[in-house]
Amino acid sequence: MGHYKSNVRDLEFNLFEVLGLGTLLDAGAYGDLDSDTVKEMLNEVRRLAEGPLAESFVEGDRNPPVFDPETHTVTLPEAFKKSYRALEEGEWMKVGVREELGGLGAPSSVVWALSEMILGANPPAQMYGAGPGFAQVFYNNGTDEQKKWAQIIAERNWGATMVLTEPDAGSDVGAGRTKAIKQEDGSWHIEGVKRFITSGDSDDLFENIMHLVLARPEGAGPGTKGLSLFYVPKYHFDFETQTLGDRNGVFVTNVEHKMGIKVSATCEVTFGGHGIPAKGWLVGEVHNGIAQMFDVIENARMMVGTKAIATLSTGYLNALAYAKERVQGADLTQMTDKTAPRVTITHHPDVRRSLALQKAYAEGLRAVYLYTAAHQNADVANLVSGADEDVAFRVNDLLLPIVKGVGSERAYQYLTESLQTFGGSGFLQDYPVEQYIRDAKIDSLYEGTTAIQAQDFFFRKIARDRGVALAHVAGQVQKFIESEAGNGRLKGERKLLATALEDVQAMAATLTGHLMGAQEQPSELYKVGLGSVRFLLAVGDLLIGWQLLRQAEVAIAALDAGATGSDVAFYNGKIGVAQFFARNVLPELTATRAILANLDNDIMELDEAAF
Ligand code: ST9
Ligand code: FAD
Repeated sequence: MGHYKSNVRDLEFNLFEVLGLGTLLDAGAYGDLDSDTVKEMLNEVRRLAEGPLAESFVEGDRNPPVFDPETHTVTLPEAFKKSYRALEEGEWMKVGVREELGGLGAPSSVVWALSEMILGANPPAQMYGAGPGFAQVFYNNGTDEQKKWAQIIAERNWGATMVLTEPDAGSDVGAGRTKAIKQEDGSWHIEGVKRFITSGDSDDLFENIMHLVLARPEGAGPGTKGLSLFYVPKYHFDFETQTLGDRNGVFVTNVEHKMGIKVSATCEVTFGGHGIPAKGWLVGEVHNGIAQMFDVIENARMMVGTKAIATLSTGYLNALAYAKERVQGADLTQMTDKTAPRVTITHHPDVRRSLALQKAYAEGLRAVYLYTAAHQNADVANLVSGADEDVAFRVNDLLLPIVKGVGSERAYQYLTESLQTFGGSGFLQDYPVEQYIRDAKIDSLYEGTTAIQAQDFFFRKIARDRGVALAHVAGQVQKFIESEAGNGRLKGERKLLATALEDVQAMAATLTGHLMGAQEQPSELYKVGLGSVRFLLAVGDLLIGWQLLRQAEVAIAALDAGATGSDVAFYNGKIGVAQFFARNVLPELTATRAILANLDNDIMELDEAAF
C-alpha cells in the first residue's frame, strides 16, 4: 500500500451533495460529462494516485535530481519518471483545458477535485505536467500565429516554466533586471539570471520546454509595469514543419538542494550567458507582462493551496489509521487503576481533540477550495451562490489568497498534529508524515509568501474591490445564519457563526479605518501590515466554520432521509466535526478582533538594534 490516502467520498459529497453540480452536469451543460462520468473519473484518478503516482514518492525524496554543470542537464530518478509517464498517459493534465488545445471542458471544481489527488500523491508530477495549462495561457494571450504555436505545444506535451524570480527580485518582482533587446526580425534577446525556477530542466520528460519569462525591454519603465512577457523555447522549433531546431541560449546553471519536494528541480536559469543568444517572442505582441503572467500565477496559487490541503488530508488519514491501531495507556477515567485494559489512542481526549482539528481543517479547507473553484465558472457560481459573472470573478479573486495563504499555513500547522499523533514513530522516515511536512513547507513561501497573500487580500481584493466580493460572501454566510439550517440541531453553532461573522466584519472595519487614516498619517498603514496575516487567517476560519456547518446541514438532512451503511458514520462525522470547530475555534476570532482593535505602532518604532 502506498503512502497516499485519498478521500473520494468527501470529494463526491462536496461536488454533488453540497455544491449540487449534478444539476448542471446532467442537463448537458458540459456536453457528455455527466455526474456518472465525473464519478468514474474521480475513481480512475484515485487509482492512479494511490498506485503509480504514490509509488515513487519516497524515492523521489531520497534520490533528488542530479545536475551536470558541463551539459547543463538535470537527471531525474527513473522511478519518478515512471510515475510521471502514468500521469501523462491518462491525459489528466488536459482536463479543464480548452478543446482547441486537445483538452476536455469541465467545471473547475471537477478539475481541482481531480488535481487534489494528484497533488496529494506526488505534487511534483503535477508541476512537471503543467504544460497544457501554460499552453492555454499562451493561447489566450497570444497573437493568432502564437495560438498555433500553443496548439502544437499542447499537442506535443511540452514542459513549461514560469520565470519571474531573480536573486534581488523575489516578492518584489518589479525589481527584476533581466533585459529584453529587440531584434530586427521581430524577436527579442533575453539576458539575465533567474533563480528558483521550477522544472527549469526535466531530464527527458519532454522534447522541449516552453519558458514564459518576465523581462524588461530596453528603455521600459521601472517596477512590474515595465516588464513584458516572452515565450522562450529550450529548443527552436519550426512550427510549419514541426521539426526541432537548434538549442536556444537558455541554460540551467544550478539546481538547489532543498528541504522538501526534492524531485521537483528548482533551477537557476541563465539567459544569453553562454555564447548563444536566448531568443524569445513577445507574448501577444503587447507590453502587458505582469497582467499576462498573473493568468499563470492565479492558477499556480490555486494549485499551491490545493497541494497543501491535499497533503493535510492524507496526513490526517494516515494519522487516523495509526491512531485506530496504536494501543497505549488506559482510558482516562481508569487512570488510577493500574490493571485497567489498555486502549487504542483514539480513546484519549487529547488525541480526539487533535484528530478533530486535523479533520476540520482538512475537510473545511477542501470545501473552501471547491467553493472557490465553483466561482471560476459563471454557471456553477450562479448555481452555488447566485453570483452573476462579474461577482463570480471577484469572489474567485477574493478567495484565492485564502486558498493559498490559509491553506498553506493551516496545512503546515496541522500536519505537525498528524505527526504528533504518531508519537516518536512520526519522526521516523518509516511513515510519510515527516516528508509531508517537509514537502508542504514550501507552500507558504512560493507563489507569494503569506505576507504577500495577506496584503493582496486586504488591499486589492477588499479595499480596491470596494468590498463587493466580501459583501457577497458575507451575505451568503448571513443567509445561512438566519436560515433554519440543521433542523434545530445547529442553533447554537449558527449563533457562534454569527459572532464570528461580526468579529470578522469588525476587523475589516478596523483595517479599513487605518487605511483611510493613512491619508493623514502614513504610518497608520503599518497597522494594516501588522494585522493583515491575522485577518487573513481569521477570515479563513470563518469560511471553514461556515462550510463545515453547511455540510453538517446536508448531513443532517441525509440522516433524516434514512441514510444507511457507511454513510451513517460519514454524515455523523460531518456533524460532529462542524460542531467541534464552531465551539472550539470560532470563539478565538473574538480575541483576534480585540488584538486588531488595539494595534499600535510600538513595534515599528522599536530600534532595530533592540530585536
Ligand atoms: C513561483 C512558482 O513561485 C512556484 C510553483 C511553480 C509551479 C509550476 C506549475 C504551476 C501550474 C500553474 C498552471 C498554469 C496554468 C493554467 C491552467 C488552466 C487550466 N491578481 O499591486 P501592484 C498584477 S513563481 C491579478 O502594483 P507591484 C496586475 O496586473 C513566482 N493580477 O504590484 C497589477 O496591475 P493593476 C511567484 C495582479 O507592487 C500589477 O500586477 N512570485 C494581482 O508592482 C501590479 O500590481 C510571486 O507570486 C492579483 N492578485 O508588485 C510574487 N496582483 O493594479 C509575489 C497584482 O493595474 N509578489 N497583479 O491591475 C507579489 O505578488 C507582489 O504583490 C507583486 C507586487 C509582485 C504583485
Ligand atoms: P523575499 O521576498 O526576500 O522575502 C523574505 C521575507 O520577507 C518573507 O517572509 C516575506 O514574506 C517577507 N517580505 C518580503 N517583502 C515583503 C513585503 N513587501 N511585505 C511584507 N513582507 C515581505 N519563482 C519563479 O519565478 N518561478 C518558479 O518556478 C519558482 N519556483 C520556486 C520553487 C521553490 C522551491 C522556491 C523556494 C521558490 C520558487 N520561486 C519561483 C520563487 C518564489 O516565488 C520566491 O521564493 C517567493 O516569491 C519569495 O521570494 P524570496 O524568496 O526572494 O523572499
